[in-house]
Amino acid sequence: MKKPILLICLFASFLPAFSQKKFTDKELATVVWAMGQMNPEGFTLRLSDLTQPKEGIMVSYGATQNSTDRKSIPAVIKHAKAHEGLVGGSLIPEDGTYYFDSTRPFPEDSLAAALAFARENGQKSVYVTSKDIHVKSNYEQKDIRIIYDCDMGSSTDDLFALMMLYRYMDMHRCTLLGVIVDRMDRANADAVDVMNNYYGYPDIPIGLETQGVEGPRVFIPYHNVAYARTPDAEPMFRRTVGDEGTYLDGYKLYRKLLAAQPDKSVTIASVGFLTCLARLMESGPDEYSPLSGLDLLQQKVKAIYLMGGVFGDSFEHDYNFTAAIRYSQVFFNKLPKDIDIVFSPGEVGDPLYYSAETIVNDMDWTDIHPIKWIYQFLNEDKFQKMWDPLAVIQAVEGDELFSLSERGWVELTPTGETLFTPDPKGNARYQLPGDARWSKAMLNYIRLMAIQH
Ligand SMILES: [Ca+2]
Repeated sequence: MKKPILLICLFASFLPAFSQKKFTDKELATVVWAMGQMNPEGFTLRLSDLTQPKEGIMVSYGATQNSTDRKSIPAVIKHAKAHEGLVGGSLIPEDGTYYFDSTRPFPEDSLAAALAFARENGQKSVYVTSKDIHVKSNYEQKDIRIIYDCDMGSSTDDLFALMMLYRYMDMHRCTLLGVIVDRMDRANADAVDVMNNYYGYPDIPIGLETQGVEGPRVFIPYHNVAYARTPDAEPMFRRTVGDEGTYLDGYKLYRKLLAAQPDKSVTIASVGFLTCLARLMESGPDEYSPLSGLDLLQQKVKAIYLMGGVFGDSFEHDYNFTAAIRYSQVFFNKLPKDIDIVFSPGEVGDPLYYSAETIVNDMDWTDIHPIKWIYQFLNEDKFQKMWDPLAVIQAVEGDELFSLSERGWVELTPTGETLFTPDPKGNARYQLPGDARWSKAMLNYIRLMAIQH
């Protein structure tokens, strides 16, 4: 504890001069070094007035990236003075080294630009100041082709997960091949049509379940969002399919999309019922493919990320699986053993509470937004737990952000319990709940996508 006190004294010696004095480079170097000592987790400092910015996406310049000791700080300060006048420090956990950098700030609604700059400068992540999170710049632009299968029309986490996918598309991190709506009623597919248009992807195909769960539970009845009108009675949101258009049956769209893709190239993020997947598995050859649905799945799909499952000591029935138990059992019994499956159990998303008030505040950048409309015009004030985005985030970003179980096999009992049998050769893993800090960071990540535009 001796060190911080000493350094605070050292700092205090600068204080009276803050407003008037122009600091010498030597003084600045002392302060930057002290900041590094006092902020083991990182800092950003404005050299002009020695304050720390409260917002902004901070990206380090490649030019100063190997500055790890006191001797290297003057060069960092020189570079910062010639650029934005910001110096950052951060500990890189992989090698336990503390780095000082000249830093470029981006507005917090410019994540894509910040990440592009990070990649150009060889930086693995950017720091979002107001949210206190690091976002990976995802060096390798992986060719991830996703089909998103959701029970749109009840909880809004399906909408937020879809929003994440558009944001990932903006960042060239994945290709959304299509959206399957496994909750019957075309209004739910129309809601996806609205989202596609709102986020600038009006041509992403949408499929709709026709023989799924009858009268499923509804948490927030937002299915009419597609038909919202302005005070002048004009449609509030643009649509591609419109009232006259039709949607392919969900399993048919699966067949059409899978048939057109290279082998073992498709990732499915399934965050609703398993009805469309089960009907795909039971389907025979058709105009899209001479293969059976099961063969198509086996040939084209490499991984499925599935929201649901209850593991560990508690044996409970998973609602999504139980509501369509016959279909769910078809899915679990027929799933090819070489398709990787990762479960995102409800308990992992449970602590990620996104309040109605925060949602509306995060979307203060626009007056018109489908999700904002739900909270404002339906007078909806329920908290929404962010379950579904966790399946999508792992599907796109990989395992690194998550703690996962060992490998094993999962079977579904006739009453909807998921039983896990450990086996290193198994195809299944499940996400483990994170601590409070992890949950907060994940929620902030989702919120960042909500504000970014
Ligand atoms: Ca869902």
